[in-house]
Amino acid sequence: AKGYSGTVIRPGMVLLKNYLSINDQVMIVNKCRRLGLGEGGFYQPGYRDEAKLHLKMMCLGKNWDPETSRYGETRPFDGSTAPRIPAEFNQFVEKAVKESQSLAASNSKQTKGGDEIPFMLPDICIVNFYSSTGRLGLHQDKDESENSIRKGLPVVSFSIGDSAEFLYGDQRDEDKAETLTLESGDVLLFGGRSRKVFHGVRSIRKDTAPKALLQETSLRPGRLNLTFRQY
Ligand code: AKG
Repeated sequence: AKGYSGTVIRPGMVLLKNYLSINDQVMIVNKCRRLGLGEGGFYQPGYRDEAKLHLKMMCLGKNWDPETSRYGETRPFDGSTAPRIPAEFNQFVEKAVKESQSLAASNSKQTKGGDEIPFMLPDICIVNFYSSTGRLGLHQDKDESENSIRKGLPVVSFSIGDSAEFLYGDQRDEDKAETLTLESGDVLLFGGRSRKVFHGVRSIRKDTAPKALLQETSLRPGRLNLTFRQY
C-alpha cells in the first residue's frame, strides 16, 4: 500500500507527501555522508547572485559552480570531479516523475490542459545540507541547458531531516511568495509551466526530523535536500 499522498500545487508543480520511507531516507543519508567525505564532497560555497549561500553543498553527476552559474566536469576551487549519482537515487526520481505525470495528467483534464510534466533522466544532483540556521534566497533554476528549460524538464527535490519552510512564486519577492512545509520524506517536483518558478528556503524548523531517522543515522540537526535535474 502506498503511504504517501500526491497533490498538484499549481500547473507543473507536484508535492508527493511522505514519498520516501524511513528506510529509503536512511539509505540516502548514509550514501550522502560517505560521498560527502570523499573527493568532490561537501563544502561551504560562497555566493550566488551576490546572495550568500547559507548551506553546505556537494554536486553529483556534474559540478555546478554557484559563483559562475555554470555546470562543468570539475570543481574550480579544488579541481575535484563530481561523484556519480547512485543508481538507487535515480530509481526513486524516475518513479516520482511517473507518479507526478499521472497526477498532472488527470488534473490537466479539469484545467483544460497544458499542465503536463515531461519525463526526465537526471544527470545532475545537487545536495544541500542546511544547519538549523540555514536558508536559501528566492531564485530560479536556469543554468541547465536551453533545451531542458524550454521543454520544462522537471526539477525533483527530496527533503530529509528537519522540516523546511519553502517559498515559491512567480516573482523574486518573499512577501508575495506562497509557503509550503517540506517534511522529511517529501518529494517536490516542478517542471512544465512551473519550471522557472522562483523558490527558496526561509527557515529550518528545529527538532522536526523523524526520531527513527535520527536513531538510525545520527544525522546532525538540520536538513538534507537533494535536487535532481537533467542538463
Ligand atoms: C536548489 O538547490 O536550487 C534549491 O532551490 C533547493 C531547495 C530546497 O532546499 O528545498
